[in-house]
Amino acid sequence: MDKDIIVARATPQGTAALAVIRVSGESLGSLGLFEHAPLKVARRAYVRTYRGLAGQVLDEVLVLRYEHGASYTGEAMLEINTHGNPHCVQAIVADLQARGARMAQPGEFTKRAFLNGRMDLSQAEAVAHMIHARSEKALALAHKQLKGALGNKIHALSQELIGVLAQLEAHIDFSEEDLPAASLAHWDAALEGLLRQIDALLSNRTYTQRLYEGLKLVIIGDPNAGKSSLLNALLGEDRALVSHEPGTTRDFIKESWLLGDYPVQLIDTAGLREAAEGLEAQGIAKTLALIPQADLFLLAIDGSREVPELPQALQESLHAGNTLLVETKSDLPKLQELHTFLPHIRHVSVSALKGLGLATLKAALLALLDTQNPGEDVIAVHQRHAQALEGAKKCLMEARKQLKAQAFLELVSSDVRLALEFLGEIVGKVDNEAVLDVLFNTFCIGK
Ligand SMILES: Nc1nc2c(ncn2[C@@H]2O[C@H](COP(=O)(O)OP(=O)(O)OP(=O)(O)O)[C@@H](O)[C@H]2O)c(=O)[nH]1
Ligand SMILES: [Mg+2]
Repeated sequence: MDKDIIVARATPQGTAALAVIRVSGESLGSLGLFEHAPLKVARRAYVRTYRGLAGQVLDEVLVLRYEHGASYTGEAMLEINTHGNPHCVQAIVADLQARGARMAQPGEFTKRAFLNGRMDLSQAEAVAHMIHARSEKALALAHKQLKGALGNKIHALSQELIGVLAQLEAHIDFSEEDLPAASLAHWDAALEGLLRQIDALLSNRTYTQRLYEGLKLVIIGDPNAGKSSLLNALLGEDRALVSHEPGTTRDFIKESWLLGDYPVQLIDTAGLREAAEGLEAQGIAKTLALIPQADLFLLAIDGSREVPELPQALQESLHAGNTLLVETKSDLPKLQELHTFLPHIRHVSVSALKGLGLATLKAALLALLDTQNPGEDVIAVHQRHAQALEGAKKCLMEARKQLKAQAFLELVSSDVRLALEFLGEIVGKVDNEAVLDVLFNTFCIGK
C-alpha cells in the first residue's frame, strides 16, 4: 500500500457544469475534511460545504466516500463533485495539497488499482484504451479487455501449462528408458495444443493494431491520374492542389480519416513516372520509399488514357489483399477496358469530379480490412501482449524440440517455466518497476 494520499481532477480542464476531483489513500482521515458533518455511510452522496483550511467556503459540493477494499484503487477514496468553474477546482485541489495530499501522476489511480489487486495488468491497460479508443469497435474491444477477456484466456493457458509442468516434474527423476512413451506423446500434444491457442491469440494482433493505432492508406499512380482529386473526394474537402499539369503533387499530403471503425492516415503521393527529374524525381523516390510502410494502396489509373508503366518495385508490392485499383475519371469516355490490367486486383470505378463510386470504394476498402477481422471471438492483443506471447511461443517450441530429442526433462520443464513467466507478464507479474512506469505514463492524470 502506498502511504501518500493522491489527488487529481478526473474531468477535463476548462469550464463545465461539474468537475470531479478524486482523492485516494489509506490515511484520508488525516486530511481533516468534513469533520463537522462526517460522511457516515460509504458510497452515499452527501451535499457538503467545502471549507478551506482557514475555514473559508470554497464551494458547495457533492461528495462520496469509498471504503478500503471497495473503491477503484482499493484504498479509501473520496470523489468530490464541484461546480465546473476552474477556480473552484483549483482552490479545492490546492487546499487538499495544503492538507497533505500530493498531485497524482498520470494513471496513478489505475496503477494503485493494479498494485492492490483490483485488476490485472491487461485490464489496467484497457482503462487507457477505453479512454482513447477512436471508434465504436475499438471501444467495444477495450470494454471486453477491461472485463478480463485477455486475462481470463491467459489464466486458462497458464493453468494448462502448469498441469503439463507438474507432470514433467513428477517424471524428472525417471531414467530415459523408464519414461512411458505415452506420456511423452501426451505432453507433446498438450504443448502443440497450447501453441495453437497462442497462435490464435496472436492472429488478433493486426486487427487490434489497425483499430487502435490506425493504418496507412497510400494513393499511388502515374502523374495526372487523379490521385489528389481522389484524396479530396474521400476527405470531402479541397485539401490537395489539383491541376491538369502532370507532376502537381511533389511531396506527400497526409490527412487523418476515419474509415468505418479504422483511423486511417490517408496519403497522397507524387505521380510515378520514369522520366522525372529534379524535385519531381525526389518526390517519386519518397513515394517508393513509403511503399513498405503502407498497409493499403489505392492505385489510381485514368481510364481515359493509355495504361501507364508502373515501376517494378511497386508492382511487386501490390496484391489483392492490400490494393484496390481505382479506375478514375469514370465520367469521361473510356479509352479501353481496364479489366485485363492487373486482373487479380479488385477494380472500382470512381469519378472524383462527380462524386461517383465513392461509397463502393469505401465498402471495398472495408471488405479488404475485414479479412483481418477475427470476428466475434476477437480479443485485443496489443504490442506488449504480442511480445510476451511470442516469447512464450518460442519457449514452447523449444520445449517440444527437447521432448522430441529425448533430452533431459529438466530442460523441457525449464522451457515450460519460462513460457509461464512470459504469460505472467501479460497479466502483471512484472517485477520491473520501470516497465510499469512507462505503461501508466500513457494514461491521463486523474485516471
Ligand atoms: N473529368 C474528370 N477529371 C478529373 C477527375 N479527377 C481528376 N480530374 C482531372 O485530372 C487532372 C489531374 O488531377 P489531379 O487530382 O491533380 O491528379 P494527380 O494524380 O494528383 O496528379 P499529380 O499530382 O500531377 O501526379 C485535373 O485536371 C483534374 O481536374 C474526374 O473524376 N473526372
Ligand atoms: Mg496530385
